[in-house]
Amino acid sequence: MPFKKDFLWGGAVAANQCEGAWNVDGKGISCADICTGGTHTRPKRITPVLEEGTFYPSHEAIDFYHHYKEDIALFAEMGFKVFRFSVNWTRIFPTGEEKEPNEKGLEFYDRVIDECRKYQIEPLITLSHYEVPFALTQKYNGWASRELIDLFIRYCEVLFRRYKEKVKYWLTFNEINSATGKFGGFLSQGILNEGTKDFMHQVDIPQLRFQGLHHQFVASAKAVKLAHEIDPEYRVGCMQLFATMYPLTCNPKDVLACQEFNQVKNWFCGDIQVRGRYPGYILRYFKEQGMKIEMQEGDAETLREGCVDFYTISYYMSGCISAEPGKKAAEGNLIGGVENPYLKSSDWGWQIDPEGLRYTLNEIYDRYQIPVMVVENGLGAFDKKEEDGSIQDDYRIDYLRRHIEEMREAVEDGVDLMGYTPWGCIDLVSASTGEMAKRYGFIYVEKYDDGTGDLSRRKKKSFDWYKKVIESNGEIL
Ligand code: BGP
Repeated sequence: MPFKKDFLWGGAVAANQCEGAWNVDGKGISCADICTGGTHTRPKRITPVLEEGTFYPSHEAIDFYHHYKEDIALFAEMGFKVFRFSVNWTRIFPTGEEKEPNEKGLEFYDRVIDECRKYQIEPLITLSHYEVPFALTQKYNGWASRELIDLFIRYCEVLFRRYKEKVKYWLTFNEINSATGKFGGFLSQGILNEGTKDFMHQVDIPQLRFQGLHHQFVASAKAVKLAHEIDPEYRVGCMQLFATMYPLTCNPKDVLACQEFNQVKNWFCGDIQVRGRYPGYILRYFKEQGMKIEMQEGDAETLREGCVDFYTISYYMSGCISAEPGKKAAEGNLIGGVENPYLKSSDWGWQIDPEGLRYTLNEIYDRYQIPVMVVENGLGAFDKKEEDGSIQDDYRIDYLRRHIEEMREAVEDGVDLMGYTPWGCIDLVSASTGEMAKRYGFIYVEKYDDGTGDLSRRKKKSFDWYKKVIESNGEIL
């Protein structure tokens, strides 16, 4: 079964991981801008007071802010039908609370959107991709406070009205469910608790994260309703980090432990954004965890009325869940699980599982019966330049090929799959480690973790491979 003829082939980036120009043209400081560089073993630090002489990866990133024309032309050369990027909230409202939006910030995104449309590339805009204005962290502790709902909606309204004729697809919160775990508190919600020093060792208060999630659910639902009022053609999706987990053994205890993990980590946020209400299993979880979520009059109705039009995921790896403590932990995209003896891992220890993507897409579509899109998938790897300067990233081609094959199987299984935007279609800064060395792109960027590099771009072997994939609508892999 081939992919449908209007299948949205493309690629994905995030503002804070590629734009740079962190304080240019009126942009304010986002939470990403106070994170230092790091590595797989040395966590990136969170420094509310920026340090002289310290390297902050988001400050220049790969300078997409000044290279966007060249980069989008390269995406067009590969034949992109869609380009997923985020608008950095702090370019539009530097502190999040200005009465009027920052016109220069809007003008940058005018240019990016016009450049995409010049090549008939559909923009797919993420409204919040780990870019909470740091001023809102300082004043409200981020999404822990309900004030962020109205501030976020004001930001959304500016964009929905500005891009009415030019944009069709929107995503509210990137990996909204990352905040079901301790890494998502700061990364996704801008919650920074006293005593937090670095990304891997945050002072974590689950009550604040799950209250923050409620505020984000209400904000997401309000954004969906507002978008549909402003332009009935708008399609708004949710975005989940899908960390697929299998029971480590057929022991019913492992199966139940795995079910609970999947419910809380993988299904909970999507259930609310697609079905419009809190599921019973999470109410039991809150009770068992001693959490009480404050809800206001009208919230339940807002959630019911603000269900999303489509469901999107990031999918990189899978893991296992064991009811027994002390099993060897695996690594993964913010959520790890236990090692699966049948799978190999990436250079960063993420377990590679293409068949897991077919399994996951089936589970999702069976549950929600709305269009699904894979908006992140890819292999972070150490790319090395050959003598002739080429990058022979056959390992990345192999990873992507196997995942596309399994997406094709999922389509054959009846899944309504909208599109595919591999993550980091151009090398950019890693979210979890803050490093450039973890490269994902079809395009190599001369930028290194010591801050050096002339930012020049060059095609990897996977560039021409992906171009053929798109030309053949997924037939030639
Ligand atoms: C997801 C984020 C992306 C991207 C990706 C790869 O969590 O949505 O922003 O960063 O993971 O992860 P990393 O950059 O940590 O390798």
